[in-house]
Amino acid sequence: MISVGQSYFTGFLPEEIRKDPSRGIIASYAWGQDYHDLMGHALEELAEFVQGLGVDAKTKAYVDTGPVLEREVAERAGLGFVGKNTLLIHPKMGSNLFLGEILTTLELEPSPLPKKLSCGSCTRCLDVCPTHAFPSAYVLDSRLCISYLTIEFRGSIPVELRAKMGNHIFGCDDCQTCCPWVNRFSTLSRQQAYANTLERKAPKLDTLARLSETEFAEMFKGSAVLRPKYEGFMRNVAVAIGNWKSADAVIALQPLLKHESELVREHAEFSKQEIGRGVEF
Ligand code: B12
Ligand code: SF4
Ligand code: SF4
Repeated sequence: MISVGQSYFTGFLPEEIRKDPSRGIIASYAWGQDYHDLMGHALEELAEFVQGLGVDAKTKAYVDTGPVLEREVAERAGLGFVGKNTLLIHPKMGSNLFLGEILTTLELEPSPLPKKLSCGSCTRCLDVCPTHAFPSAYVLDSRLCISYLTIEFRGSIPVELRAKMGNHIFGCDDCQTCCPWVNRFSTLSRQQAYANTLERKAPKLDTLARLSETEFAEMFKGSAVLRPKYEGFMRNVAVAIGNWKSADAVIALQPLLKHESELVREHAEFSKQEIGRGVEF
């Protein structure tokens, strides 16, 4: 097995943007072109090269697409170590990297393992997680993770988690942006296709609330943001507006209160009540 990491780090969002409740924050892995395509193509090319190295060498490339324990494989291949936030941390690049693999029948010498590194006594990610999704170091309760709730989970988000989701509308980077390894060692990706404009990385919530299904598909074309589909994404926007808590938020919420989807309407109604509790008009 050949384990490959590709950086998607194109810079941090400034703190004042990340903390701006009128904006919805999109996790950095989904700012640009979908990695399944971009890294997938690069791996296919590498797989072809590997095939050429041996007679009858067979290959199969994966990036987040099959039942491969990608972090464990990467750690065993010497790419880095798994941190307390459960992510693979490369000692010179941080954790903002996608993992992919090439399975091959070609006989290869294993890479020498680098010095074993670790988190040491740091617990920042465990302390920072808004939903307390780590019952202990190296263990994540996915049901509480904002990444799961905003991307993979279909249906009504548990009400007790909604306020904790803040302005995250797609994925979450909090347990990485706080990480000293990420802060010290993240190196910029050579793939410009992973970068994007501010309005795409942290769009204004009032603009998002007015998106039609066609406009949503157009705005996020070719990116991983399409995964929760229109309904799931607008549900997330409704939750984030509820956490904005201002008179502007009440105005922004209007299109979602009469949205075609019952799921979106339910979240918008809940957010309306939440805003009402926090704002004096
Ligand atoms: C399911 C999944 C999620 C779930 C659960 C994540 C998790 N930490 O478990 C959710 C939706 C929450 C998620 C979120 C994210 N994900 Co994700 N996700 C996956 C996916 C598809 C499968 C992981 C999985 O469940 N594997 C199966 C389980 C069995 O494996 P495992 O958890 O590694 O467990 C092994 C060991 O840890 C150990 N083990 C685990 N538990 C226990 C318990 C005991 C008792 C013992 C003895 C051993 C043990 O044994 C297991 C077998 O080897 C992988 C892709 C892949 N195929 O690996 C991406 C992947 C892990 N995700 C990725 C990313 C980028 C993210 C996010 C950063 C996205 C975002 N910004 O929102 C967040 C990060 C959240 C976080 N802190 O982990 C990247 C991580 C890259 C990296 N540098 O590590 C991956 C590798 C995708 C990729 N190809 O790049 N993800
Ligand atoms: S991605 Fe966010 S919600 Fe999920 S474990 Fe990390 S900090 Fe917590
Ligand atoms: S924040 Fe600290 S504990 Fe968490 S992964 Fe980074 S070094 Fe490890």
